[in-house]
Amino acid sequence: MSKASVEEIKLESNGLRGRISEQLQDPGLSHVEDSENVLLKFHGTYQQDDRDRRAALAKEKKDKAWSFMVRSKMPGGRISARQWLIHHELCVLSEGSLRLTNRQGIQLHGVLKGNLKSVIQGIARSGLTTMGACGDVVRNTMGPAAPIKDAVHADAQRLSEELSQRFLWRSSSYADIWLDGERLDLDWARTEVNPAVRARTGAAEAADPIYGTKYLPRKFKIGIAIQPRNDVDVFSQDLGFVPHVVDGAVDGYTVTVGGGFGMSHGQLSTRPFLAQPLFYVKRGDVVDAAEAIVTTQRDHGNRTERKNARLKYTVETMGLDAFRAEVVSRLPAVVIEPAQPLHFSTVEDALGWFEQGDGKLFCAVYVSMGRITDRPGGPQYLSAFNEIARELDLPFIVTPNTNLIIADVAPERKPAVEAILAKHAVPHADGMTATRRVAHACVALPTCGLSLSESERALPGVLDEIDAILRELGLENDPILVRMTGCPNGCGRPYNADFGFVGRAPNKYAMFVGGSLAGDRLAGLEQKVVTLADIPSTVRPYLEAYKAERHPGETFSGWFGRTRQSGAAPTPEQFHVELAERAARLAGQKVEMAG
Ligand code: SRM
Ligand code: SF4
Repeated sequence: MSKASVEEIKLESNGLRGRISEQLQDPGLSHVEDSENVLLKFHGTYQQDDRDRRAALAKEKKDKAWSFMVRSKMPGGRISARQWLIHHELCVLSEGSLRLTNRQGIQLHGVLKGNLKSVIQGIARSGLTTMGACGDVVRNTMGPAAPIKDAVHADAQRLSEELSQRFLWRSSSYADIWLDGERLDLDWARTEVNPAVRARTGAAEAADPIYGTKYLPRKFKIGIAIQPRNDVDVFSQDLGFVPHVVDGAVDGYTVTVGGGFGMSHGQLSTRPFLAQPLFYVKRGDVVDAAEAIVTTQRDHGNRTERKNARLKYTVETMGLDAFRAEVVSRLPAVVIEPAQPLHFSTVEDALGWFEQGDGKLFCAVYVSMGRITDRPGGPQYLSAFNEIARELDLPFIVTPNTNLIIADVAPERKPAVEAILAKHAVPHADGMTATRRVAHACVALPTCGLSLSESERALPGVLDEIDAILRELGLENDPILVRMTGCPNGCGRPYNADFGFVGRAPNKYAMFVGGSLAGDRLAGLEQKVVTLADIPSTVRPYLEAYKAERHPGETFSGWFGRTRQSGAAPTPEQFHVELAERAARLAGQKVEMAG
């Protein structure tokens, strides 16, 4: 679909309605049209087909096996026991598992067209929403996962909810299509979303106060990180916030802009960017500052080329100073100060049991690749969390590393939690290598329509082999950040990892090396093609060199930065496999991609 046509579809959608209702209700349609699929994303769902069956069905000249992915959105990953149980029950209308996402949401896959309304309605009535989980709007706001009961964590969570509420789109089409016109009553947005126009099905929609009629040029992501733990990967976000504390209370936030990881292999105009500090604002002005940045992107973002439409390109095109001046001009009454220095040490989740600071405990449970399912002979995640929610009524938090926190555990209930986890063979992370604890892979096959190779289904096996090497070298306690994605869109956030494997074709990955555990450095393309089977042996020499050359206490990231990098940011060419090859061929040169 051409980029201009997405703009037209939004403009002519009558408040994101299009013909969604008609097409969902038409039993003669196996799937919705492309234009309705564009609009459905704003409602939190994507049309997909089962890629495992695609070739066989095509051979038999049959239609694709169509279904929908539905994404729930919850600021800072917070979900109550009741809401979890509702998601669990909705599994029967999907392929049967829940997928925690690395933006602290939850996805159901394999929802058939005829069940889509029931699933979205079920989620919306639980007090969460799918509204704006996808589409050209502000997505789920990420926040620090740990439920520490101090002023700074409380404020960061409150801010994630305030931002989510400010940037919800306002059309009544969500209520009309999914809720039969009912009021939307979210846990974190208790006010009516659209009182004036609600339930006027089909009525022409007033322009949205923030998004207008064209919405944003592209998706927009916000995250809040508390130093020194960068669990939300703040430098990968379009817009980031980092609190600064004065006299025990949050005084204000440093604002970062222009992060984002999506790129297309071979398209030199696309590449990953780390966010840059923009300015510092007092706490009371933070949400208005966010709106000024979002509306600057709305008005200045590229609406003719979707591949260059993210905020990172707007900032690059305008220049950071001009971008800042434009934002500041939209905040006449706000005092803007210089950004404060930021220091992060890790993107990891703290796994295991911890005190919350209010007499209660929380337990961060490792979930392999975020997939909540009952594995034959392995962890029964689905049953375990269902039982904890049902029997103990404890809230959960989805972490940015797709693990699950069980929160608010009174100390006397810890044994009951432990017993349920043990009964369902859910392992503690203690015995795992530090590398496995932090590794992540995006979803990819069989549901993702954009994947070029396996990711979620492949990484655990690769980690088994890397684990063996780590143990052999005595590096099992050294966190080395390994991330994998099935295509260059970067959902698994591979471009700031120590090792990022980016799918190019079935079984083939580009290997990026040299990001950092703190998420504040981009990796460079180190090897154009590594086959899946060769990943462990390709990684081994780096681990051996690290072991031999590291200084006492030095992380892999620290060692790589000290010994292998010039300190210069990678050039656009260093991200692109095909283009560099082609350019070299034209110039008759042998290409060297190590960088
Ligand atoms: Fe993503 C598209 C899955 C986080 C960059 N992403 C997709 C789609 C919807 C494929 C599609 O468009 O048809 C994937 C659905 C797969 C499936 O079957 O479930 C998908 N992205 C995911 C998730 C589930 C991966 C995960 O392992 O958890 C994450 C959902 C988060 C959420 O709850 O909202 C997810 N995606 C990310 C991230 C990481 C982040 O946001 O922190 C990125 C990189 C950061 C960024 O946005 O720059 C990311 N996803 C993309 C892109 C590239 C965007 C770009 O600027 O070029 C696409 C493709 C697109 O938008 O055109 C994409
Ligand atoms: Fe799909 Fe690519 Fe995102 Fe993986 S990185 S989920 S393959 S779009």
